[in-house]
Amino acid sequence: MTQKNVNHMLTLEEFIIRSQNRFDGATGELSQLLRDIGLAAKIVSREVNKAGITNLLGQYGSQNVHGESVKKLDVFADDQIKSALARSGIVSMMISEESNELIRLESSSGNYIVFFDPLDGSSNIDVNVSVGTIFSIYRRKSSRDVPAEESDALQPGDKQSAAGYVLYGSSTMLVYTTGMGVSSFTLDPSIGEFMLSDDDIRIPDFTPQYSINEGYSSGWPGGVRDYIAYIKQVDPETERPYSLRYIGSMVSDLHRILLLGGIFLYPPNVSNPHGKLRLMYECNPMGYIIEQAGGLAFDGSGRILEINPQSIHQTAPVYMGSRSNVEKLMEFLSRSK
Ligand code: P6P
Repeated sequence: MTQKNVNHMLTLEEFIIRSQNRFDGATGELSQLLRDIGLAAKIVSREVNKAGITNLLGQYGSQNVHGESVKKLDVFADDQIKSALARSGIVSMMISEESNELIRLESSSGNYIVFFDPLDGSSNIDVNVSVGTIFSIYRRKSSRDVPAEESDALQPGDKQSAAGYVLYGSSTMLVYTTGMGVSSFTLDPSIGEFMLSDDDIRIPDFTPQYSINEGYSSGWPGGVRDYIAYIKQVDPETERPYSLRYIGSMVSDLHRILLLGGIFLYPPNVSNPHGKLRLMYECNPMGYIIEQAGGLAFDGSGRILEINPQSIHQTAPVYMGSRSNVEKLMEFLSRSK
């Protein structure tokens, strides 16, 4: 990775203010929202990093809308982000992976709607593997004079005002885009500030690495099986076989791919015939970031960001990462149709 001339002394707040006039004009509302999410992320990071000491590990004792067991830290992170969004006064509705129904903030006639996965990959928490928060921000379509409706939230990913994630790993990083490229920030715990790490991340065009749960291969579409068989063949000229990296936390797998390149795949399988990952708060925000960094994000038949959503918790197949990697997969998918 080439060294860039980046001002590492720039904080998230300073960077947002300097960029503000490029994406939301004089209002500054989106800037405020990003800063509020950054604050919630610092609080979640503090608890994630000491979960083993503060009895925040383990099951919460309930299941979410997808029938998955909820961890204590899921609930903590969910509460922190909901509070930050409610305090902002500029969010009219929010949708969390942890809440069956959308949440209207009647007190706010805010312009924005926020989808979020408060703690993605939370099954990894108890074994100290990286997890993350994912967020996706839209401007509401209806007038601020009337309560926001579900139709305000069901917009294709191309309409996102901003999207990003926080990765709670060996360091805590916040990565976001407002449509003008991808920027990353690293939390300096000694001063409690996110400091600029990269102001224009570009995903490598090709890397011989792939990320998929091979355990579900029997249920994959034929084109995916053919592609995976192809990348396992020995051919030094095309850098095959590729190596497999799979953490089981979408944010962690895609953060690696954003920086090093490769392809992430979560195809339909027997248990998840429409894919497992959630369109509005996993596929769209991560797809927006990957595309803004120069990569591709497909659902097997078209761009993920062009899917017209029908429900707030719907899932989608996911194939995203380096342009050449994804284009090779698409060749196999189109052959098998
Ligand atoms: P599997 C975590 O539960 C998650 O939603 C994503 O973060 C991750 O990529 C995927 O599910 C892992 O799913 O079926 O491989 O365990």
